[in-house]
Amino acid sequence: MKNGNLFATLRDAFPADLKAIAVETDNGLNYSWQDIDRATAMLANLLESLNLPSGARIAVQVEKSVEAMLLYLATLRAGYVFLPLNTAYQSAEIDYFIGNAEPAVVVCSSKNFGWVSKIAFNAGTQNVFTLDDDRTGSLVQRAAHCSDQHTVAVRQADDLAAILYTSGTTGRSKGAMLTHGNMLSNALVLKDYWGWRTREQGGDVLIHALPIFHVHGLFVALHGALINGSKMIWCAKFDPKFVVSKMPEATIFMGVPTLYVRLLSEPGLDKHVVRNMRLFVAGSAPLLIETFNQWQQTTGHTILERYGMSETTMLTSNPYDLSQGERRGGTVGFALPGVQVRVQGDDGKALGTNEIGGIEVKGPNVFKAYWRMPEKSAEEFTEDGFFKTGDIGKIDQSGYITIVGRSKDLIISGGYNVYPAEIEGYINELPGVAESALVGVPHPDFGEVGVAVVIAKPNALLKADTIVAALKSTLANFKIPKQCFVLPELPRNTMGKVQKNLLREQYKSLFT
Ligand code: MCA
Ligand code: AMP
Repeated sequence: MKNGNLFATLRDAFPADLKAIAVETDNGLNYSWQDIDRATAMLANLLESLNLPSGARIAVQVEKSVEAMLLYLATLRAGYVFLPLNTAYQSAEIDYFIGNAEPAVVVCSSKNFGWVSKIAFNAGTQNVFTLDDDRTGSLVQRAAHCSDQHTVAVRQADDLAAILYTSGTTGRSKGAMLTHGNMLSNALVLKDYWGWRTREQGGDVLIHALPIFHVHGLFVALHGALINGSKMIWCAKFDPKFVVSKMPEATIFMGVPTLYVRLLSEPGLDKHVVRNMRLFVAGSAPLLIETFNQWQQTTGHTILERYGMSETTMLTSNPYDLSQGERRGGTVGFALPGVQVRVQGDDGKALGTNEIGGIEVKGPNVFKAYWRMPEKSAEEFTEDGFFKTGDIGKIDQSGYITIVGRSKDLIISGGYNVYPAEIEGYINELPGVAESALVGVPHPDFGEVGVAVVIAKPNALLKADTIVAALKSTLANFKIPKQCFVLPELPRNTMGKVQKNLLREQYKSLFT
């Protein structure tokens, strides 16, 4: 029987010529397919030498680098569970993730070793390694002594491959448990649906410019290239000038809407520079129709927008093959092959064409459950096994799905999720604060950003600057409200509920 380990399928897709370049970096390094094979073998052997229990979590908070990608692949290869962490997370956030996931191994940047290792050792983690973005650190040092031959660990499709933390609307983050089968099914569907080209058809080259601690960069982009044996142009950070300069050598680009907005301000972007590109994919946040149209005018290409979640990987996509339909701006396209998407009313009844309700999904792409949260997991699934996305939308007569809002209180800023409940919780604990509300307002660069409204306790003197400074010392930078107002009271309805819609309305033109 075929090994259900995702790495086994990715490895099978490596081209016959292992000496060919698999990854070219923005600082001039080249990695061949053979380098990837050997380095993942060495790292997998290192992990296996640690005698970890089965199902051990490998938590990783490091800057983007090819070695960080190799560590992800090695974790799959050795059959352990990868737990990626945003580099912006600070101690309070890391403390929670490590405490909750109880990883057997933690890998961090050497500059963070002091505080991260303290958290990890306190939580019972036995192994803490460092990995920096210049190919140094104790992880690579130790792996250098390991064999470059390794047999891929046998895993079933239903075995856990990764845990992705996604914040809860009320309390703490939930770890979405994704299996080898979830990710493999999605990678295979997208390979076909987005028409990845085989080597015989001329091949594809992907510009990889996204971070590798979330679904978009780690799974959609990376698995896409690997399962097609396609070369990647690897950007440690998103730099629009560099991306434009590399477009003549590439065929595919993937980005959150902010990346497209920034590329459009780049003077070098025109029809000539994208002459060899065949596909631009956008997702993770709503793509404004103005961006969609401006992209078409500037480059002659129609962006393909798709929709995904940490819990489901990709669930819908506009078509690549135009015989299946046009790529329609403002929509997220059709349910992907093999994935069922429906819209339900509040009463749990199916809604008809163009009726607006909760988007629900079922399919091989949908996660197993939330890590150690059986009740929360049960709440998020319907009796007939559909996952409730928390997004609100409609499906038209042709099957195009449009997201019109969210039932979850969530702000998506530059492709990162900010949960108001979490930020309000931190603000409310600051001295002198009676209560607070965080709302999302339109922003020309990040799409949406958070604005905080804070109410002081009687006789307390609060300053917006002090509140922002206090948050900066505790939370990831992208979660910090871009503006903070200290007001006498929050608007409430007759039931006493805070009317966030009025605050959103009041501050909607703050940045636009
Ligand atoms: C940076 N800053 C931000 C954000 N990023 N503020 C709000 N939202 C953001 N996303 C702020 C920092 O706090 C800092 O502020 C200042 O901008 C500069 O920080 P820096 O790190 O230098 O910013 P940057 O390098 O310009 O980053 C912007 C970025 C980045 C490239 C757009 O945010 C990014 O890579 N976003 C992509 C996220 C992504 O991959 N999402 C996919 C999730 P200060 O100076 O005041 O501290 S996967 C997903 O959603 C699902 C499943 C899906 O469908 O794909
Ligand atoms: P995450 O929790 O990071 O997995 O974010 C998932 C959420 O991102 C979804 O539930 C949607 O609200 C949002 N999202 C992803 N893709 C799109 C898109 N193309 N348009 C609008 N929202 C999107």
